[in-house]
Amino acid sequence: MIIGTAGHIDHGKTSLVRALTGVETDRLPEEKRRGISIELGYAYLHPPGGPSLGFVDVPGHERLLHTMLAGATGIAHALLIVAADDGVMPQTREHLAVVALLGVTQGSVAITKIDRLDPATRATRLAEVQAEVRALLAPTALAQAPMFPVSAITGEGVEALRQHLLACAAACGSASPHDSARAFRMPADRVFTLTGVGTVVTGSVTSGVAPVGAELCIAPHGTGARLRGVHAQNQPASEARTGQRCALALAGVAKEDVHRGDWVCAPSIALATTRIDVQCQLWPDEPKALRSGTPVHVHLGTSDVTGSIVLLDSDTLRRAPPHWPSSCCTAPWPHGMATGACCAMPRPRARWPVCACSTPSRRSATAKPPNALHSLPRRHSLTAPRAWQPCWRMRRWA
Ligand SMILES: Nc1nc2c(ncn2[C@@H]2O[C@H](COP(=O)(O)OP(=O)(O)OP(=O)(O)O)[C@@H](O)[C@H]2O)c(=O)[nH]1
Ligand SMILES: [Mg+2]
Repeated sequence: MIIGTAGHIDHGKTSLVRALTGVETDRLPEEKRRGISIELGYAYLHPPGGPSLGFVDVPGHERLLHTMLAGATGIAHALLIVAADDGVMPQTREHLAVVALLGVTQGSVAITKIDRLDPATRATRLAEVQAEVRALLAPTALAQAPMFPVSAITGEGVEALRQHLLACAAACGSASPHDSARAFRMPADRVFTLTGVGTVVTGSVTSGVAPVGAELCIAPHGTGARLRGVHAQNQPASEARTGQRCALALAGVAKEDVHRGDWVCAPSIALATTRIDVQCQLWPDEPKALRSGTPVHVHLGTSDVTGSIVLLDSDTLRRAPPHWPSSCCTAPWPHGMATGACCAMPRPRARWPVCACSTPSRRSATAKPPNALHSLPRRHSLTAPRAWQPCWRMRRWA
């Protein structure tokens, strides 16, 4: 099971992953110097005889939300982290919105830094924070997520959380939300070379199975590659499978040919598109409506491209009522029609929590009138999965 951390800066995400796994995920010199996470961190727990846990540790800094989004793609379980002294903060809300809109329905909450609470008022403060978090979770699929008061410094509560996560992993095993039967698809989050191995691409497999020796494709560029080796959950494996974090050793492709945001996928689905259909949903916290033609960032998997929204059933998408039934929109798609669930983001003001159909393009993000679909630019900048995953988030292009 892949677990993704979420939560405000400095609330103890990295410390808790270290306490749970013994792995330090902040490795960059700049991370150590500044005392904050900048890049995605990865850690694994392999209990003897039990299911493995893979952790993706995300940065909490508000300006690194795009990195957080790349990390949150493909997680099965969200570990929301809230410091007992601070309580709910802006990126607690923002990260929760991301995981909720990505369709993550399994999660737990860690109330961290409980060693900092005054013993005299500890119970009251804990109850306060728990009530605050429960209210925040109430409209989401994580409403019933269990809460664990923990301290990464003293270790209090860490074992209970670890056992809970292992139990969740054991329970989700065969009932994985991911679909192994579909074509292989993995968004790339890191690319590097290893002596004697060659180009290695890492990511969370979102669908399908690829055995060693499989012919794959790097989309959207269309470069062919052969899978010469796999590490799944940090251990040698004979195949890469849905729901696993994998490192794929690829023959026939140079490091420079693959970037974060590309997809390693079965050749049969390596289609690129500049237009997509999505179901739109405005996050309930968002006070402003979304107008057709708004330039946005489109996040799909680990990619982030700019695009324009064209609402087809109205000119304006308004905040959804409680439980947010989705608004819908459709748009032409060069190779047929695709449908997607999409994510939205609240706050800060420079970003729009929106979803819609889009014409992603790195260079052209000009707003287009809704009646000008036929004139929208056609550039290959997104890979079009055969069946969309709920992995869209769009924000106003600042
Ligand atoms: N007393 C106490 N300090 C903690 C605890 N957890 C984390 N800290 C401290 O809080 C600071 C931030 O911890 P991190 O784990 O880096 O926080 P983070 O959420 O990963 O921060 P970003 O990744 O930058 O968002 C560090 O100085 C930690 O030592 C805890 O349980 N108790
Ligand atoms: Mg961190």
